[in-house]
Amino acid sequence: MIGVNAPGKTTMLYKLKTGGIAQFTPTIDFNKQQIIFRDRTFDITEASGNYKLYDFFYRYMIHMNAIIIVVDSSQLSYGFYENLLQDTLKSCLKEFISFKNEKIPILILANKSDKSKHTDEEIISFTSINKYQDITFFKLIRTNCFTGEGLQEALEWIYENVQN
Ligand SMILES: Nc1nc2c(ncn2[C@@H]2O[C@H](COP(=O)(O)OP(=O)(O)OP(=O)(O)O)[C@@H](O)[C@H]2O)c(=O)[nH]1
Ligand SMILES: [Mg+2]
Repeated sequence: MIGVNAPGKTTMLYKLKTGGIAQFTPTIDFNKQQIIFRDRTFDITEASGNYKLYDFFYRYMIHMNAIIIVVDSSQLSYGFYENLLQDTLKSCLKEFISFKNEKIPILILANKSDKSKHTDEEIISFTSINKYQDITFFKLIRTNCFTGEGLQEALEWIYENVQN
């Protein structure tokens, strides 16, 4: 799970795991959680949005089956972080294609739907996902961590599209 400028990754993982809401300090490196949905258990690792990812995160990707991108749909202009999400995605995909033969599933969660200012097209374009159509397939879902909007749909999509 990647995404920069506090789009709500930790809040979302906590909500998915416990059903509750809490405030968190910015994630320093990684935050790995197990989410149980129906008969399957998913390990989701949040990578801190504040840094360029460490090399070992990319090496660890050999154990991963999908990428979740969380975007703050109320704010697509990140200033200092302008290209960080795009750079991170590019690096993740570069690692993935070295060991995956199938198309890589990508779930884009347009979070903070309560304050959303951007269209689906703007959000998709912001992620730069269209550059990777030949090696990925994706789904965009609008979410709100406080109400839970979109989270069930997100789990359903992961359940249907991500292999163990
Ligand atoms: N309005 C709104 N705020 C949200 C939503 N989800 C999370 N937030 C808020 O966004 C802020 C950042 O949330 P975090 O979960 O810490 O974000 P993060 O992506 O883990 O941030 P880093 O770990 O720093 O990369 C907090 O103040 C949350 O309460 C949402 O759906 N709507
Ligand atoms: Mg966090």
